[in-house]
Amino acid sequence: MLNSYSAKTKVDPKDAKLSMAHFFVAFGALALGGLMGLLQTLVRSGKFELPLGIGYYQVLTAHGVLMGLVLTTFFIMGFQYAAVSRTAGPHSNAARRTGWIGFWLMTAGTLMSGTMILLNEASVLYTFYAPLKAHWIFYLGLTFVVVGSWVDGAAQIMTYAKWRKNNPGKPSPLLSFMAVINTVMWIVATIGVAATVLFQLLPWSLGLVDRVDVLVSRTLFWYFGHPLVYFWLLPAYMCWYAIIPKIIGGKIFSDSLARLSFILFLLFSIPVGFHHQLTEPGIDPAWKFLQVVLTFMVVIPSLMTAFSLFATFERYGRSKGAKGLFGWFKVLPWNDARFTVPFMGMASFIPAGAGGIINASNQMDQVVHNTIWVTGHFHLTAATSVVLTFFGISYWLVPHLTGRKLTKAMNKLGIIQAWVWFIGMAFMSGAMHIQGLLGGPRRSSFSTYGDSQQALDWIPYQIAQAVGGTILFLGIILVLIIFINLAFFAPKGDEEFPVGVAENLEEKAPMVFENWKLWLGITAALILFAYTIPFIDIIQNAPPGSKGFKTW
Ligand code: HAS
Ligand code: CU
Repeated sequence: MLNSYSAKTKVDPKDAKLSMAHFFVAFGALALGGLMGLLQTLVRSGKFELPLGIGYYQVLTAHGVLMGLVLTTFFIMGFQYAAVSRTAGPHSNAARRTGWIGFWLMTAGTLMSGTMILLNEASVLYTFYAPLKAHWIFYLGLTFVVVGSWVDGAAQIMTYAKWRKNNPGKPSPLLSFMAVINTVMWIVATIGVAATVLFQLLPWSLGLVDRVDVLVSRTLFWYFGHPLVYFWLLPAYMCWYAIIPKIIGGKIFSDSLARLSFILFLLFSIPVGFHHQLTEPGIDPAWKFLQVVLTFMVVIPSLMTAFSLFATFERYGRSKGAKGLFGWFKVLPWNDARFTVPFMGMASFIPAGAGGIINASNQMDQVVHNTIWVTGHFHLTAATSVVLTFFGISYWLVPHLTGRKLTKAMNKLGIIQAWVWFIGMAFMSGAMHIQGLLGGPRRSSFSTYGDSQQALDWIPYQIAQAVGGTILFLGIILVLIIFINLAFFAPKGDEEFPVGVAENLEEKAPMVFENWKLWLGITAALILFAYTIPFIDIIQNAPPGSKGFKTW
């Protein structure tokens, strides 16, 4: 009895090994990427210069690629792989082998691209916009990462499909369903970036073609770039919807609402890339307008998420006798890092999401586009809401996978870490938002632009960013200490993988939610609707194309 119970509540040790392999790469990227981030804020303050001829843009590229692409992709794949194993049962040998192949492909690609950045052959930033031209090995490495992630994701889909086959007519376990939605969204989205890398950037960097169509490549990039940010967000939502209720001792407000919000993300994440190209010439404003409308559609599942979380907290609070509008706040388990750390991520997502809605509003985007406000926006969304949630997940998942315990001391250090992060980010991201409103550009090394008054006014904010960056670096050291402790040194034991239960168990999720033909069909239709005509227009009216530039 005990055995079958623990088999159902523990991730299979063979699966745990693959998840942990992902986490080692992810936390390695965090260590290196964090150091690069610190250097950047110091350079931009004007008080420090990089030694040994290292370039600002080289460091900026390393930071963006390591944090935005490597840390996230590896953490997410490791987490989702474990979540599927925990809720849909251990992966088969075939699925596990697939997972390992994906993992090694991604790792090889990371090493290829990373080496080129460190050799200063690819200082093209994490968006690698043409006509900046990197070494071909950089683009080939990115191809390996993307293809590897497809193979890695296939392992999750295989195990989900096996569960469905063995349990006909039943809704799949919530966490598995969510992981598969995110993987499917990722696969549909990465087709865009794969297309520009394989058909445009690789041949061009190899010298097979001379010129590149810049607008086509940027459009394909942003077809991928917006769903990319939801690929980061949805694992955090998996924790908020399905794990946090269990940790606090409450219930999931509604299983069906959670599934519906994930389906809405699949439908509306992709046909919205133009909101990153609102100032770009060569795209008809009518199509920009349409994609902005669709962007506001994709805000809805986040509002549903906020509603559902407040409902979970409120109903839990009432069950503990809390009274009044905010009485629930006091009874939440504030001493539990597994709750408090992700909660700080949630709280940050309220201003972070509001900033996103500002960006999406065409007229307001004209004020903030290409200013460091945007950098402030994604350090609140990705680098606070998402990353703090990932830290919170790792505090129970790493010991769960390594057969250890989250000790009282590490739990406390986790909460301190989150406060350090929160305070550092308040300085850094806050100053970035204000400096952006004052016109300070993003992606620019220290400059006073001939000592113009406007640029001199930015300096105090740049110093505030360096202060914040330094505090954040301290936060990175703390989280690395906790990670290493939980992976290697914490006492042996059983740490729970918490999985929430829905409040109303009679309410079975409608089976239409698992009708992939339907959802993929609507997804494809929306993409074709939003992109076909403007894309034809972009190609038909294309300028001659650009030669490559190496500005560093
Ligand atoms: Fe964004 C630019 C629009 C969300 C990341 N975004 C970026 C870039 C990144 C990024 C990396 O429309 C820069 C790309 C580059 O390098 O150029 N963003 C949005 C919109 C949303 C949004 C509409 N972004 C994100 C998320 C990201 C992310 C999430 C990463 C994870 N973003 C834009 C636009 C641009 C942009 C334009 C281009 C700007 C330009 O000019 O270049 C929405 O999805 C946001 C919806 C969110 C909400 C908040 C819901 C709140 C919840 C928390 C509840 C809290 C509770 C706790 C219950 C509506 C769910 C209670 C707490 C208490 C204390 C009481
Ligand atoms: Cu976007």
